[in-house]
Amino acid sequence: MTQSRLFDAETEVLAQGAVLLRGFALAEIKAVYDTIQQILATAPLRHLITPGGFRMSVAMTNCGQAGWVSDRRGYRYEAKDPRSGKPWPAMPASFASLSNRAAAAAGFPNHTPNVCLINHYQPGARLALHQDRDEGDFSAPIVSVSLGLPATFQFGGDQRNAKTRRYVLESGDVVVWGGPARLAFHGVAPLKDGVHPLTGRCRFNLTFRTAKNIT
Ligand code: MD6
Ligand code: FE
Repeated sequence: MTQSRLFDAETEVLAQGAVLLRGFALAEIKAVYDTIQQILATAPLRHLITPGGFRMSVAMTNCGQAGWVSDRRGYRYEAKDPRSGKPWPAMPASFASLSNRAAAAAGFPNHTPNVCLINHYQPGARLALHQDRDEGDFSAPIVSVSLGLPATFQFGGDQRNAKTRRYVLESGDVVVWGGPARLAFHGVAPLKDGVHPLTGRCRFNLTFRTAKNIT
């Protein structure tokens, strides 16, 4: 484990530019969960289709100025939810605040995200190794907040074949990711079955992003 004296004991450095802030969101995680439920009432979770024609095992929705979507035409950010034809639910002020505070704690001050991707994992759901590169601007960090069942997060390098390390992300953990780590490959191993007091038999993950390429 790499520890930096710049950070407190709950902070683990994954790579230059990527830190895991253990428990950073724990005090507000119930409020975050309740806010997610409100968003889902307007923009329900759905399993997107990859450009290759596969149904993603993770279910997704978004809030903010745009949402990340995937279909046979590719990956992109869209200002409207394709399901409803209406704008995505607005970014709650409490979400922007959490993202700002976490980014600042990780050494990225003054970053306000315009998109929040909401991922929902049921047992067995996984996210294959990928880079987050549809934002069109890599100067802003990404802030990731975990809720519910623990997940094994895989973190590698800038090349797909670089060796990966595994980190267990628990409810309330926050990963911040930017600078030289912004394009690192990462993924989530199949979710192990279990029951969590906050979420039940699932995990949620929020990723706050700054997207410039919006269609
Ligand atoms: C997840 N997270 O933890 C998926 N991407 O469910 C991501 O894909 C991710 O956690 C970029 C930065 C942080 C992340
Ligand atoms: Fe990602």
